[in-house]
Amino acid sequence: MKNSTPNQDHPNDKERDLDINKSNAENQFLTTNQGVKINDNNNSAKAGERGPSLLEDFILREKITNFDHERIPERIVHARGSAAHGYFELYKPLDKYTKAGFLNDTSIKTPVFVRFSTVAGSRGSTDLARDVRGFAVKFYTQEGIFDLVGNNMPVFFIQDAMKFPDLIHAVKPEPHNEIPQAASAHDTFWDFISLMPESMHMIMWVMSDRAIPRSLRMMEGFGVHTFRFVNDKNESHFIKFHWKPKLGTHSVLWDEAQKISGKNSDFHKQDLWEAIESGNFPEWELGVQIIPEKDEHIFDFDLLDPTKLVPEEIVPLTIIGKMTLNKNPDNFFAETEQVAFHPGHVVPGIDFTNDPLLQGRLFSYTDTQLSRLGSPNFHEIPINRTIAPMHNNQRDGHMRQEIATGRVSYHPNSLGGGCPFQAKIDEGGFASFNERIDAHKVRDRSASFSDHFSQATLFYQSQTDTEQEHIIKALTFELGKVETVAIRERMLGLLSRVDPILVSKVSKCLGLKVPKELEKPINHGVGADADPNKHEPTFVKRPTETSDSLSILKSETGKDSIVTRQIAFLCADGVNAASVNNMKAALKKAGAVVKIIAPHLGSIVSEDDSEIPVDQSYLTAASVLFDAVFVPAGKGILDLKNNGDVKEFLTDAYKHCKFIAAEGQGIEILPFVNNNDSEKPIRDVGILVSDQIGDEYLSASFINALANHRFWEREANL
Ligand code: HDD
Repeated sequence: MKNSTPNQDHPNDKERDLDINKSNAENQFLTTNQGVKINDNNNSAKAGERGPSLLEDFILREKITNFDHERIPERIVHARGSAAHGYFELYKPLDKYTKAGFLNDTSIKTPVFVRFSTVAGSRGSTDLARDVRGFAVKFYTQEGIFDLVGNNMPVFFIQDAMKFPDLIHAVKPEPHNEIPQAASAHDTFWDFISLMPESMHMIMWVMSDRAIPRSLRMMEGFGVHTFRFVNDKNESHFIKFHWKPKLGTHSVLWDEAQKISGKNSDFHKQDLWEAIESGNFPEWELGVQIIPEKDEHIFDFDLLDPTKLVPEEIVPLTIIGKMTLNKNPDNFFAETEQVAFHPGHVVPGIDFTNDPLLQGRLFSYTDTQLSRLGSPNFHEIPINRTIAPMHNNQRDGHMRQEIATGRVSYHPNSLGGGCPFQAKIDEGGFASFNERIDAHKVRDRSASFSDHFSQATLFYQSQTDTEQEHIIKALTFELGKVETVAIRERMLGLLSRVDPILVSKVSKCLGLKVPKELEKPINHGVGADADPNKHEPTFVKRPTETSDSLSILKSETGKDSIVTRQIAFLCADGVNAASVNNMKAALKKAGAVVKIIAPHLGSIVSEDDSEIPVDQSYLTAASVLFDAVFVPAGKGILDLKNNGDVKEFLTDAYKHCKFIAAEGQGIEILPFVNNNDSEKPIRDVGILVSDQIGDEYLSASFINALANHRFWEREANL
C-alpha cells in the first residue's frame, strides 16, 4: 500500500481546511516537541556508559510520556472502522421540501468524510464478522455540519433508546471471560433477543447476507429513523434516507467470511483503500422516501418505530444526488479514529422526529465523545471542524485551540457591539420545526409499535430461495452456538411467528420441537406496573405481500459490470503465455483486477520462455480472497494437479459458488466429484471451459457470467 496521493478534485474546502494541520518531515531535523534538535535518538542519558539513566533526560521523558498516552478509549460500539474523504453532488434542487443549502444548489460539491464500521467487535477485530455495518456520513456544508449516522440495514433491534445499553451488553463479549469477540453467536445475545420480540425484523436482516458484505463499496446505507425535511414555508415532510451503491449490493457466504477472517482480517479495509488508490472511486446515489406530513397515519405501522421500514413499493425512492469517495485519509488516528459523528448535527431544513430511539441518540453521541475524545472541544479536532464560520461564547476547557480575542464572552452584550449576533430564520438561523405537542408525561410505549412480526415475515418472504436458505443456516449456526436449550426454544417460539417453513427447518437442524405458545409474559416494552396485554405482540396486515427491494439477488443494480472484481489466475512454470495474456487483457479491459498466483514468487517461465511476474504464491493466496478463478492452458499447469493448496483453492471456489474458467490443460486441474464410486469432473453452468488457447468467446462469456457475481444455483446441489 502506498500513501494516499492528491488528485484533480483536491483540495476541496474541507481538504484546504485540513491542510492547515498537516505536517511533513521531509528534509527536516528530528526535534523534541519543543523544537529542540535531537542529536542522539538511540541512547538515553546515563551516568557512565553502563550506569543508571538520568532523570534530567528530557528527551527520553518526553518520548516515553507521549508513547504512554498514545491510546484513547475505543468507541463503545462501532470501534472498528475504515473511512474515506469524498464529495456529494445534488442532481436537482429540493426547495419544495427542504431549505438546506446543500440540497438546493446543484453547483456545490459538498465535502464529506465517511466512516464504515462493524458494531460489536473491538478495534482490532475482523472485518468479516456477522454484524450490522455502520455507514456514517459527515457533510461539511456551508451552513454547518450535517451527520447522517446510519447503518447498512434500514431497521434496528429495539424501539427505545432505554434498551440500547442492554442490547450492547448482551451482544458484546460476555463479561466474565470476554468471549466471544466480534460475534453474536453466544448465549447472552440470544437470551436478550429471545425476550425482545421487537427485534425479530432486524434479526432477519442480521441473519441475512446483508451482514456479511463482499465490500464496503457494495452495500446499501440507510438513515434508519424517519427524519424531517422542512422548507422555507416551514412545511414538513417525513423522510427516509437510502444510499444505493453504484456497484450493486453483494455479499460473501458465511463459510467464506469465517475463512477470510483468518486469511485477511483487514479484507474490507484494504479493499476500500486499494479501490480509492487505484482510482476506482466508490459511488453511492442518495435516495429519499418523501411522505407528506398529512400522511403520517396512513400506514399499518408507525413511522416513528425504528423496527419498521417503508416498502419502496408503497413510497418509491426519489434519487437526489451522488456521493463519490475519492481520497484515503492521510492519518488513521487523526481522521478515522478522531472523527465524531452525531445524529444531532443537523442544518436548517433537516429536523428530527419523535422516534424514541433517535431521541435517545441525540443525547448519547456528544456524551460519548466527552469520554472518548476527552473534552467538549472535540469540535476543534481538524476532522470534526466545520467549514462554516463558527462564533459563539463557549470558552475554555481541555486543549482549547481557539484564541478568542476581546473581553466579551456572553450574550447579550453591549461591550462587544452585541456580537456574535443571533441569526434570523431568513438569515439562516436554525429553528426547530414547530410541531404541536399536547400530551401527558408518561413512561410508556405506543400500542402502534406492537406489531413485531409482519415486517419480519415480509423481509423473509421477499428473499429468493438461496437467500432464505442462508438465513436458515445463519440462524442454525448462531443458535447452535447457544448453550442454553431454553433460549434456543424461546427463539423457535418467536421464529414460528415469522414463517412456518423457516422455523421447521431451523428446529429440525437444532433437534428441537417448536413451542406452541409464546412464553409469557414476554418481558418486553412493559414497566413493572403496566398492563402486559396492552403490549402483547400483535399482527397487522403486511404493508405489501413481498418487496423485491429487500432482496439482494433480485436487484439488477451492479450486475452489468465487473469493475474491481478480483480474479485469481492459477499458474505455474510452463504455463501458456497466450492463454494468460489474452484472458488477462480481456478482464482488465472490463475493469477487473487480475492476480497471478504461482508456487513461487518472482516470475514464472512460460512454454515459450517468456517471463510472467507473479503477484502471490499459493502460500499467501486463497480462493476466499477472490471473486473468481481462471486456470490457463500450458503443459506446466498439469504439475498443479496434485498440489494440495491448488486443490483447496478450486474446491473452495466451487463450494462458494464462484465462476471458474479454464483453458486447455487447465481443464484437467478442475475439481472432481466422487459420483457412484467413480471420479467425475465437476461441471455446471458456472464452470466455463474451452480447448482453444486465448479463446475470445470464453473470455467474453466469463466476463458476462462474472457480472452476476456468483452462480448461486450451484448451492442447491452442494
Ligand atoms: Fe449509534 C456510534 C449508528 C443507535 C449510541 N452509531 C455509532 C456509529 C454508527 C451508529 C454508524 C459509528 C459512528 C462512527 O463511525 O464514528 N446507532 C447507529 C444507528 C442506530 C444507532 C443507525 C439506530 C438506528 N447508537 C444508537 C443508540 C444509541 C447509540 C440507540 C444510544 C442510546 N452509537 C452510540 C454511541 C456511539 C455510536 C455510543 C459510539 C461511538 C460514537 O457514538 O461516537 O454514542
